[in-house]
Amino acid sequence: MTTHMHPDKIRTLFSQAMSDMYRAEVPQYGTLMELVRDVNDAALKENPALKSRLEAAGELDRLDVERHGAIRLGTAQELAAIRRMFAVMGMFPVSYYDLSVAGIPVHSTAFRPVEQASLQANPFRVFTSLLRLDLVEDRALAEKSEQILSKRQIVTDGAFALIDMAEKQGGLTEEQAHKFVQEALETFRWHRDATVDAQTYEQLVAAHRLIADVVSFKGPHINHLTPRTLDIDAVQAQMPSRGIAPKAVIEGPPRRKTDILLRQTSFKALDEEVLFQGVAGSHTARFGEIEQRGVALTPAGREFYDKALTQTRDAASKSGADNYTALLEAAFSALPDDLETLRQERLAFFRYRATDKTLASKAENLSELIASGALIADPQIYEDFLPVSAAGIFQSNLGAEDQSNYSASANQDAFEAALGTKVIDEMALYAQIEIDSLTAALAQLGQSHLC
Ligand code: OOG
Ligand code: NI
Repeated sequence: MTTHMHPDKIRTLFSQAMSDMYRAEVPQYGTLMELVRDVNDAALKENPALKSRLEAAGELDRLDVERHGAIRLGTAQELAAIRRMFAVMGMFPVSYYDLSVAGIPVHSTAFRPVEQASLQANPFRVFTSLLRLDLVEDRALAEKSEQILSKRQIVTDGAFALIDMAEKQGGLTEEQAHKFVQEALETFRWHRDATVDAQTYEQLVAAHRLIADVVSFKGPHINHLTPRTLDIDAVQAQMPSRGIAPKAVIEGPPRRKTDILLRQTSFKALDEEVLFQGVAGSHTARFGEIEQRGVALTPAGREFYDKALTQTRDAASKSGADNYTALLEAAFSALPDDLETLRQERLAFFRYRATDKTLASKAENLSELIASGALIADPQIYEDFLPVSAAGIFQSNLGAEDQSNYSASANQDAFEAALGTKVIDEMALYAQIEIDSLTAALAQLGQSHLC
């Protein structure tokens, strides 16, 4: 019997290879990685309680390898091919994001690992968008774009052969896995030679900068790789001293004692020199981003988040954006800011584990078990994305002047038809991890009556 390399291991090889390639292509990414490492080291030193909590929850190791990337695809066939490629690395499509509401003609999913052990090994994710030419008003340009896209092949023949093999064999040998990673990398490489002439490029830019970015090139160049920091405010503050200019506001929830969901900020990285059929020009595609991740919220917690964010944005658009942070903090002040209350009010998702404390009797409830030290509830890290934040990241890197008014038109069915499968519901994943961990921990403590 041949042994296969575990998909988690293939994913780790791939994310490392992507990081090396991106660092060579975009030097500011290397600078950012150093800054994030310094800030994380300092945060762990200053906060030993955080360090031991992350360590005990088995989360300290993933921090150094943790990052996400993003790509933008042109056709249904491309999305289906990318789905098969990511599946080899144990990454599956989770959630549907409609960006048309924010004037961006794409809809998206995030490919990521879904099992607890795989997330812990390496949670590498790729935010993957599909261009929606159906939203483009200029039908002639949409058709021309479709034609241009129909001529490119973004996955190499070598990669396809290995994907076929992985699907047939149920995995790849170590040698095949290394070859696969090298072939897969080709899909995400930057190409200086555009596939279109300068005039076509300008036409596409006039329709939307994002359309030009997808249609004009040989493949879906990775457009950012985002490390995870433990203190995004510190990174944001220190960026200028390392020659990086971040966008004005951090997307997502405000700074709080207990981190929730996801906070992100980004910066424009490169004005790239491009050749349009031999004629020199330029294009901005690649940028930098950092993020801080906190606990995943239940549907009730998420509803609070969505409402508070909408309220903040409405108020800020009336009063001008300078007091945005104050408005944001005010809107979130009613949300409990400690883990145990979030847990008791079922606003956030947790993962339970038993300690080796023995109990003399049957407990009345979970809170009692937790208070006794027999049961520990670790916060589940939010592994997904936030559509309003994603829109803000798209917009700040495309240039704020480029906001078209597409009418909001989510089309999850069309997206899933292109993908060739349904996207996984993120809430179901967190709920499953919570219930599985609780069932196992209670059994271990002889407290199964509390299940
Ligand atoms: C993706 C932007 C969204 C995030 O982290 O929310 C994103 C893109 O610009 O292609 O990266
Ligand atoms: Ni991102």
